[in-house]
Amino acid sequence: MSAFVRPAAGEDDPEVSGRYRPVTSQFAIAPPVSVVIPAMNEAENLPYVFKTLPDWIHEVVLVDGNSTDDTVRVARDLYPDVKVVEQRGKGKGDALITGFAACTGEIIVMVDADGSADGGEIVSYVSALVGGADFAKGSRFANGGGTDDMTLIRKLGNRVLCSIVNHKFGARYTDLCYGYNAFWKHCLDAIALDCAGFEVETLMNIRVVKAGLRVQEIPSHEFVRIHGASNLRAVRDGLRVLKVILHERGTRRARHPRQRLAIAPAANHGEVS
Ligand SMILES: Nc1nc2c(ncn2[C@@H]2O[C@H](COP(=O)(O)OP(=O)(O)OP(=O)(O)O)[C@@H](O)[C@H]2O)c(=O)[nH]1
Ligand SMILES: [Mg+2]
Repeated sequence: MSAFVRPAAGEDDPEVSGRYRPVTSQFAIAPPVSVVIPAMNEAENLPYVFKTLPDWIHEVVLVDGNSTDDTVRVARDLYPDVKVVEQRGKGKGDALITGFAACTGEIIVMVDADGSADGGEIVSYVSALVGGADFAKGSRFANGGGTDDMTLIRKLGNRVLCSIVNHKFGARYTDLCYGYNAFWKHCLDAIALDCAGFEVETLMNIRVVKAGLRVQEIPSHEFVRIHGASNLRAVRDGLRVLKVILHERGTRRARHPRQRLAIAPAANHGEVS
């Protein structure tokens, strides 16, 4: 089967003349999807990561954190079209910001390189986005999700931090510190990421709520890291997450775009802010 199919009608109509990518046998999408993979010494895990990526994605951007193993060579062997970006700074947040800037797709999916994420779930994230969400947020604790990787103490820490975010920012999240998420590229303008470490996911989750973006949680299963050791330090990174939450607390939440739309028709005598 061809990798691309044409829309059923309106080839001459600029509104519908884009190419649709078949995602399942029942479902095709028009927006190109970029996958960003931050990787630091993950050569042994990359075969598992690339094996599960769907063949309809537009590009893979691998952000190499100055790996001292064969991460880059293995990535190129496995996926010759991979776009490798060398990270200048340090940390997962810095890697993701670098990778997002290199994406040419309209939808961006972030996937860890430790073999803990199933690329087969990307279709769920993308479906939510083309169905109207701005940000598709993975959750290991939503119904249908799960984790084989988190210790009890990390589960507890995540739950406490998640409750604080829900309370302070009016969110209804079931998970906070999870690296498998997807969003429309235009969201980056609204969330202006500016942090270097593992707290980047928390910062994204807070800023999308503050920006009034439509967030949909996607149940996701996190498998155990296959090879190597985690770069995360539960206490150090937990404190960094808490610091981000406290720092973000001071800024007001934007009005939800739907609320703005709802009041617009009535305000025919003046400008709606
Ligand atoms: N490029 C880059 N990637 C990083 C950096 N730190 C972590 N990563 C990657 O970010 C992903 C998540 O890191 P992990 O160490 O698995 O952390 P985690 O998933 O939060 O924690 P575990 O559940 O213990 O695995 C992996 O793909 C890492 O290789 C970094 O400084 N630079
Ligand atoms: Mg991991």
